[in-house]
Amino acid sequence: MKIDYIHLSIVKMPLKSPFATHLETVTDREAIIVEVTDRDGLQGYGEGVAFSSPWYTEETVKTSFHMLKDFLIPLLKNSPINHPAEATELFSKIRRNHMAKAALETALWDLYAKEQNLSLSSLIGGKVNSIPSGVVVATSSLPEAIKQTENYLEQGYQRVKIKISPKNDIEFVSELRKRFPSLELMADANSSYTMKDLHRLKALDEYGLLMIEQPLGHDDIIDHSFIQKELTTPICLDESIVSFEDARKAIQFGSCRVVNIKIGRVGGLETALKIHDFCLDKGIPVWCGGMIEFGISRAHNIALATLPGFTIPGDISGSNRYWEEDIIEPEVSVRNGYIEVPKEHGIGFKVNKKKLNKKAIFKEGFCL
Ligand code: OSB
Ligand code: MG
Repeated sequence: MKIDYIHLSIVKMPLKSPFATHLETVTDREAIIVEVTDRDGLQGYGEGVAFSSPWYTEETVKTSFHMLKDFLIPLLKNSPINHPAEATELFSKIRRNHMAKAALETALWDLYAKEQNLSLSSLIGGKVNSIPSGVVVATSSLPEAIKQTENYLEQGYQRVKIKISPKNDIEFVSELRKRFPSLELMADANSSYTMKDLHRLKALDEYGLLMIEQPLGHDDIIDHSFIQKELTTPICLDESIVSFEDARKAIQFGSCRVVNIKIGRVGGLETALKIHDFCLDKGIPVWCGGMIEFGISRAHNIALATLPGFTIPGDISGSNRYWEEDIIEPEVSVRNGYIEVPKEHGIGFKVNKKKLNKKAIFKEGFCL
């Protein structure tokens, strides 16, 4: 890969409706779009999924930009690589900052796939032509949650995830279960419980949830292993898995029976692939998490979710779940609950540069 130029844009767009968790309510989304251009003029795209404030992980849009500009791009400039899988090792000189690393690393994967005249899905070994689509309902109002669930089921989604905390858990889960008895329903706690709330989590066992995501501390692996033994509902870890080693330990300790893989959270596609392979070998189902993303990250997620271990519909919804208009063409659409995997090279979606520029609030370019 002979990279000539890297361009960073910070884009900002309002969400169609607020996304509420017990931690934060997101109304506007900022993200970094990374564009890498090779000597032949081919371009690869990645998306930095850190939020404007550090409520989900410690990174922000600004810390990611700083890491990219002052450390990651200079590393790549001084040590050119031949394959995107080499980026993880190169970037390991820098501690953490996984979303910043993944933003650049995923752009390199898109570019490499285009250089090889392959779709990203086929480059990484994906075989399927479509993937099942799941959607997240994130509101503190129960009537609103019911309305949104009805609406998404009408649109064909295969699986619904709701956000819970000890304040609303039984109320939301029991009501949704009553109204939608056969719905594939799961609940994401985003670390809102402690060991003292074990009785509340046990009470949720009777509602047939697919899983409970990240009940305890965002950085915990040990305590989850104790409560998983007490629950029949599988625990899925999200925030706790930021590396391959975390996934290995969580599975060895029995801290979860399902793993949510997010490319940004684990520092790139290479590590996401490693976690997938390990989980597949251990018989642990995985699914692809979401980050309220624009189309570029969504496209990378679609490619990842074509791998055989992704047996549960991920938080990969259509572009219209969050956006009036996305920055890719065509937009991601959900038909009969499935998303078609594009056959075009790389991520398989075109970036609409006019829309990208219209939504950009900051831009900077770097020659390599
Ligand atoms: O915990 O999975 C999460 C969104 C932002 C940050 C964390 C999470 C989420 C979601 C929504 O649950 C995923 C999506 O629809 O993009
Ligand atoms: Mg989660």
